[in-house]
Amino acid sequence: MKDIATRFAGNPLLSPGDLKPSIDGLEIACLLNPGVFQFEGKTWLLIRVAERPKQTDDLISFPILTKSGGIEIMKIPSGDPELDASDARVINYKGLDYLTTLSHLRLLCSDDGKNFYEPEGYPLLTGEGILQTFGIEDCRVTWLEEKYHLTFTAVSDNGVGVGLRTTTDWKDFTSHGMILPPHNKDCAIFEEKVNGKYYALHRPSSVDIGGNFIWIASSPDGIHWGDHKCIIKTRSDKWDSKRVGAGAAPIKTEQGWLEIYHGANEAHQYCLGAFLLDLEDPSKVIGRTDAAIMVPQAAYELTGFFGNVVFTNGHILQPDGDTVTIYYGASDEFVCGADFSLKEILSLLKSDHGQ
Ligand code: MAN
Repeated sequence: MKDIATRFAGNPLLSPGDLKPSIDGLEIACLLNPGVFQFEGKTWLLIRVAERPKQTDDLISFPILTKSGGIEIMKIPSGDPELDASDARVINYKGLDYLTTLSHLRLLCSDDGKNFYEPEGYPLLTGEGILQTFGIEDCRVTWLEEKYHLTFTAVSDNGVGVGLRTTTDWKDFTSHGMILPPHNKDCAIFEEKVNGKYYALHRPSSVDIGGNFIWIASSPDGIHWGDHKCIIKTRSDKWDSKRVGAGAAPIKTEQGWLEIYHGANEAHQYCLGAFLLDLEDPSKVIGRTDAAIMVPQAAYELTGFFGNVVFTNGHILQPDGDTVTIYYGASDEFVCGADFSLKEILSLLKSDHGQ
């Protein structure tokens, strides 16, 4: 597979030990999958911080948010026959699924896009209410009509859905609740309206018939979504055979809306690819890369909390109009950066993309 990413020499940019846990008694297991935006002349990351208590040999323990906003620690004996802990990210206990870590979102900023620090005076974004008790994850940040729109994965024992909050100053936030119900994630709202309508990519999962495919929806107000269409499916013989999901909002080019997406295969290897949507009718796919454009290969992408993963949900188009800097989660443990050439991605799109 051809990998056309130029990784930052300073990768990983951020590792779990670089930040302080949000609560005494927890440790940071992973930093991953940041939303990215520009604000007050700086580059900002809205990083997913995944925490849990220090693990011991005989117990698996993880935090859950209570309805009142406190924390409760679940403890399960690791040898319990009713426990399936074969995936580092989720466990199944007595027939119910839980996450092994609790995620919140944290703001970091940078003057050069490479050295990030936590600015003072900004809140942590944590799960709120009964639809976010297992945390909030993987936020896409869209600048639209003078407001930042934050679409994130909201997890609880009710299921996995998409939450929306908006802000103008990153200090006060308005919550719009769950905009796409379970099972759904990887939602990115377009940064402008098309023919008077808002558009968003999203990824419902259908367990029995169907699969983990990318869909597009439109909306009259950016909150209520309809006219859902399935646009990108998994491809059985390729790197994206098991699941696909949108990255951040698509980049508007002369040829169409360019979307960088992730795809995983049966072995849970997560790579990146791209597809192109018609400018006037974004539900029409006009191109897709055949091979992945980024494949886990650096040591920090191959080994970590959940190895063999590159996953992005945030990028910046640089002022030269060609360099796309993506920020990405590597091995579900580190935050990294890489540059792509927009022209090069466009040159790899095929109209006969066989889905
Ligand atoms: C899922 C999500 C992501 C994660 C990848 C790889 O798609 O949970 O947050 O990065 O899996 O593990």
